[in-house]
Amino acid sequence: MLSKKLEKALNNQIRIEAESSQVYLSMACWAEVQGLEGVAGFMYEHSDEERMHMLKLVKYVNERGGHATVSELSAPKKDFGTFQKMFQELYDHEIFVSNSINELVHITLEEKDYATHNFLQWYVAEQIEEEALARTVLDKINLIGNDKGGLYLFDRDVQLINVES
Ligand code: OFO
Repeated sequence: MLSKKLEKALNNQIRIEAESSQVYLSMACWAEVQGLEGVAGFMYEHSDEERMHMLKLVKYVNERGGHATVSELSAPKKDFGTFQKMFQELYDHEIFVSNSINELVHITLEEKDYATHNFLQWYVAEQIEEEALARTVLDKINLIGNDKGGLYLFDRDVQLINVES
């Protein structure tokens, strides 16, 4: 049985994962409108991944005697300025998510809930991959800058990067 404190913290993480999905969906739309299909595909896939992260938490909370809540989400922005800025935001967002997961893990120890501690290890491992992936893509786009030819090749190559883990 989840403690009230942990149930609340897990529900907060459910909202964060849902918001992450919305942010990446908005990035996908922006990239698609700019004509970068590869980047858009990468972001659509990433958005789906975040929904999966959210659902995994939802099922866990309900399974452990809690009640997963679906909350109101803040709307992500529509325009990301440049691809460099957009990928910087993706990276920063993943760091924010990692910090939030770490905080959750800390609460499981305070509450002596070792089952939830164990469950969250999947997210700890996932964040290592998500951060590494975001860093790799950001490094590439920073090398390219605003070079149109480079962006064209990047758009083609980014489709080969596997978001799934
Ligand atoms: Fe991108 O890992 Fe969930 O939020």
